[in-house]
Amino acid sequence: MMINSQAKQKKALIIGISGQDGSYLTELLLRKNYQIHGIVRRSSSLNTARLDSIYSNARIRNQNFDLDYGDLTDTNSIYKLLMKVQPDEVYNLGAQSHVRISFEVPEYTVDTVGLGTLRILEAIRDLGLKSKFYQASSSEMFGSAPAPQHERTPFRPRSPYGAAKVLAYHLTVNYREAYRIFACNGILFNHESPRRGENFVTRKITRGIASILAKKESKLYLGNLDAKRDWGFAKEYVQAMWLMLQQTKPDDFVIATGETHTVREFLELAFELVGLNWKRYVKIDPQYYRPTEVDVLLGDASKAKKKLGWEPKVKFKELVAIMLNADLKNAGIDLQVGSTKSEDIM
Ligand code: NAP
Ligand code: G4F
Repeated sequence: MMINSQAKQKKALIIGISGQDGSYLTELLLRKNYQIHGIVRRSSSLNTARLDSIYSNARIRNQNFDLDYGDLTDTNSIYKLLMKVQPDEVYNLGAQSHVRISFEVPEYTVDTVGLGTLRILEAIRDLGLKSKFYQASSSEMFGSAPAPQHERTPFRPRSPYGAAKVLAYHLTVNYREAYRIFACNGILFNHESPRRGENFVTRKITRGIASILAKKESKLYLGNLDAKRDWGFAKEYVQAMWLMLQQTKPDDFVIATGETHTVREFLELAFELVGLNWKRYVKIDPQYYRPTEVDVLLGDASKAKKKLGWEPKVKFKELVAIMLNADLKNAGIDLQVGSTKSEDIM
């Protein structure tokens, strides 16, 4: 019997490649010897900082890694790139992903998040591609639904962003059922890292502390400290995305740590780790409040554990230390806090 030891190299198209998750997913797929095609949107200043070193390392190693301009609001660009790349796997990570900002730009948010997903699915269907499709669904879809939330918890979104993600979720399910596209929803709870956008609360806190220690800032302005979130480590969450597309059947999965903490707890722990009392530095600024808040998110990821064999290793305390150490280093502060067990954490 002949055994073909040279498995075909897979092609992945990543939309939202320049974001936090896009950069970790790219590293994961390059390690798995994928050809990577990423879609970046044009901006007046460079938006590929998270990718630059990954891109040059891939070039040095002669790995296939291409970036093309495109935009989720531009049907033509999505259609043309799918036709050109004909990917085995499509990861839709692109979004206006900031919940409070979605109240300020609701139409744009629904366009990128909701219609953007439709544009990708329609192109896959119309072109007759066999591509598997991953949709970055969100725990924000659960909104005010009681915790713990799992795959059968009804959605009760509390923001234009959450509502747009619910639309994208249902479109993904519908295209799976109607056209037999291998389409999966990863319902990911909040996941953070040193690459997290600077205006999300965790990174704002760890960066704020580094700026205070570096004497660049004296205060940190925040909104609602009572909200509870299930915070995990982004680098582990992208493994779950890939695993979903390697199953024999497409399905939807909650990805979470199963622990929830208030913003205040994050704040207290992070300041405590550098020996400061947060109450002396933090001011509440109502501009960061949301018209409607999601009070408690707590995920039950038992289906992912059972079917994907996925389980998070990094929990709350280690995550705070990972993020804080990275921002202290960025600010040139010679201080290492907490204990970080996980290797290769950046
Ligand atoms: P992120 O850092 O904000 O990245 C979003 C990506 O989408 C960026 O590459 C961004 O490009 C791109 N993008 C924005 N508007 C676009 C448009 N009109 N056309 C094409 N691309 C566009 O988000 P993330 O934290 O990596 O999250 C990845 C995905 O998972 C998002 O869909 C997010 O909504 C979802 N999600 C995130 C979490 C979380 O806790 N992180 C939880 C659940 C779901 P620029 O770099 O140019 O802005
Ligand atoms: O860090 P956040 O902005 O994350 P949020 O709203 O939970 O959304 C993130 O997670 C979702 C998954 O559930 C993703 F789908 C979404 O794309 C994004 O990645 O806010 C967390 C909490 C909120 O309750 C907010 O009101 O922190 C509170 N908060 C308090 N002060 C603040 C601030 N949030 C931000 N961004 N900035 C503040 O100053």
